[in-house]
Amino acid sequence: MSAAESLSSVAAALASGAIEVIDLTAPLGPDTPVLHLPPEFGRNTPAFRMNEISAYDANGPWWAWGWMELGEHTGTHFDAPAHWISGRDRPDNTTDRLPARDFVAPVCVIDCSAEVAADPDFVLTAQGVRAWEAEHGEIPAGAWVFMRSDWYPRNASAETFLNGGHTPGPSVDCIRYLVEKNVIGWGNECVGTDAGMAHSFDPPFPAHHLLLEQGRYGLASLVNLDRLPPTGALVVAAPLKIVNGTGSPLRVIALAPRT
Ligand code: 23J
Ligand code: MN
Repeated sequence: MSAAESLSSVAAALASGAIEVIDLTAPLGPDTPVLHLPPEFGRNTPAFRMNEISAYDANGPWWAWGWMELGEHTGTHFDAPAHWISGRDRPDNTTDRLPARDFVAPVCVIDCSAEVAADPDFVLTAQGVRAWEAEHGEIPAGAWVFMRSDWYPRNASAETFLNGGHTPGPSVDCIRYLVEKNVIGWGNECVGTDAGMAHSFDPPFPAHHLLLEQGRYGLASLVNLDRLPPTGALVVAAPLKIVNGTGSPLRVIALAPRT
C-alpha cells in the first residue's frame, strides 16, 4: 500500500468509526492538581489561573478572551529534555526545537492497575516490562511506554491525586531498560512521570534523569489509559512551541481500533 493509500484508509476508518480517537488529557483549570515538592527542593509551580480580558462587555463588546497563568509542568503535560539537568546540554532540547516527527508514535500500555490498587507506591521494574513483553511482544524502538495504573480518576481532588507523595511510577532499572529499547518516552497517570518516592531512588527521579538525558520525553497526568489496547494505538502528543520551553501542557490523543 502506498503512503497516500495508507492515509486515506486511516481517514476512511476515522469517518466510519472503525478507528476511535481517545482523549488522554485531563481538564486544565484552577482545580488541576499541581506537584508539591518538599521545601528542601526549592520553589513549587503555581496553580493554573485564568484572567479575564473581556466578556462581551465594556472591555470588549463583541468578544470574550482571557490570559493564563500557567506552569509549563501543569496537568497533562510534556517533559522536554531541557527540563532536567541531565538533558540541559543536549542540542535542540526545548519545546520550540523538537522535531515534529516525534509528536506521532505508537504506544505500549503496561497495565499495573491491580498492583497499584494493592500498593500506591508500586514501582514497575524491568522485570515487569519483560513479563509484559513475553505476553505482548517486544517494545519497538520509537514507541511510547505508558504505565496504566487507573490513578487518573483521583485527579478530581488534589488530596487523592497527590496522595501525600505515595504515587506509582517506574524503577531505575525499568527506565534503563526502556532507554536501551530506544523508546521515545514514558507516560504516567500521576502528577509527574516519576513515582512519588522517586526522590529517594539512585539516581533520583529516574524517568526525568535517565530519559531526558538521552533526549527522550515524558508525559504526565494522562487519563483514559484503561481505554487503550496494550499495543496497536497511535499517540499524537505535540507540545506548545514555547521558545526555550522545558515542557508544556498539551492535548494528548490516541488513535485506536474501536473495540
Ligand atoms: C520538578 C521536580 C521534580 C519533579 C517534577 C518537576 C515533575 O514531575 C515534572 O512535572 O516534570 S518530579
Ligand atoms: Mn513535567
